[in-house]
Amino acid sequence: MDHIANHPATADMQASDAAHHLHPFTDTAALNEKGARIITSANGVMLRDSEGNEILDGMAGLWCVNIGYGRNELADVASRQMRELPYYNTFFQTSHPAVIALAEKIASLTPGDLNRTFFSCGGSDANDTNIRLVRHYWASLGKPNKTHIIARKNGYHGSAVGSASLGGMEAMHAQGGLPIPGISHIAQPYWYAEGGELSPEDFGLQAAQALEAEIERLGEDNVAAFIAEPVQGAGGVIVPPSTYWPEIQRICDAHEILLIADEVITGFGRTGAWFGSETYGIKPDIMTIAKGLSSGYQPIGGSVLSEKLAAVFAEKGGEFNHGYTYSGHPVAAAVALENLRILDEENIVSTVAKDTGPYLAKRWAELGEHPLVGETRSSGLMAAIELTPDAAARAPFAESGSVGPICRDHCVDNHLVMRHVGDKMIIAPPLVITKPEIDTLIERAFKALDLTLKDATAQGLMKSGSR
Ligand code: PXG
Repeated sequence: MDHIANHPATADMQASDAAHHLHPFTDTAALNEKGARIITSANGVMLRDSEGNEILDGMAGLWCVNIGYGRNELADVASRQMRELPYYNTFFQTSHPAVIALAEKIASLTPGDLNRTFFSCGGSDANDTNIRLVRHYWASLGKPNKTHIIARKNGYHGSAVGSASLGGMEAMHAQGGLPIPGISHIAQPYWYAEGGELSPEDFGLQAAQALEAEIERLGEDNVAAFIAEPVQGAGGVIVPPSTYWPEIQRICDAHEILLIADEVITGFGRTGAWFGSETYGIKPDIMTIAKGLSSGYQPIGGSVLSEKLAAVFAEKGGEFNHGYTYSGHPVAAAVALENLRILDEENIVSTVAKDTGPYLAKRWAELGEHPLVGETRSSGLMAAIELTPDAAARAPFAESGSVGPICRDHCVDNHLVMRHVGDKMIIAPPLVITKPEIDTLIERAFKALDLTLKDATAQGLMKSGSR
């Protein structure tokens, strides 16, 4: 593996990082005591840290490096684009070849008539754009009261003020007075934890019908849109029961509510189709995209609009007073286009659908035999396991959130990045992961589970709590 070896000593970099860098979603005091793990290079599905350890990246960075690390084609395209046109904007009646080609390519890949993209730098700002888009859409149609947006508890839509308000993360709302007004949250389709005695199918219907109840409470003349992830990612890879999405679609259609599918994680092959909307039979009016759009090689995202919306913006909307300096950035656009070419020409999405996705599903299910595991689930190449002290009862730990971090630490010590969300363990590896690499991932996960069970037992954590 090519790697940069001439970096300062790890301890020096850690000290400098601790002194000058404020990390996202991080307890700074705890990090500074321990020191950050410093990743210096990567290739395929493997990371290398500053101590020379090679670690299997079960999270594709942050769910984004779909084509894997080390694709020089993207570096070459970036270099060429920087020499030719490093920056120009897409405001004020200008455009450039890279963004034009990318917008056309996205239109060719997205389902139905999702044909027009407003570009952002990532998912958070794309979802902030969506708030303004849907409100401007309804106002342009003479319905200025249709402003309210319904989202879901434990959904994740980003970290800016608007997108964090769309998200349903209580810990985020607790800091800084969120959510902003005009947004409310309904129950999530999380059968394992919230389904009780209901079958997954009955529970899926019940969870979807919470949307209809909320629309009726607010009055449909006041509701602009419903936003949700096809499969919740950051919330813990929550795969909805099969009954959920058809009922959500029926309710949105019946009440004239725009449906926003946040495909930031599920887009670009993650679930074994180009978009999660295809896997789950969703017909969105707007799709949020980011992450896999460029496989994380450049920061870029967007909101893809159906013809119904695009037509209103093209005909009645007047000026849309909104945009980012880097909307459709040429280097990011050129890199994203090259990434989509690779995903397309190398049949990476169909390999997930036909080969590695089913293989992961089979091998991942084997983890369910471990005494610490209450459920396994997956969709394409995203998967979760529920850790539990009592699998038969689907019981949470009495000390909620105490065992997941232990398991995460054992994973990393055994050279596997697997993330914990409370006491759920989740993976979303690069889409180019091979079957032997999946075998390695499973082997390391089993070992981490064994060590976690030993620690949790020794620390007296194997006690059931209540939901
Ligand atoms: N929507 C969804 C569905 C996401 O998963 C965003 C929007 C925001 O995108 P940006 O590009 O602004 O980050 C996301 C991001 C995690 C984790 O630990 C997940 C995300 C970001 C950071 C960490 O699971 N998702």
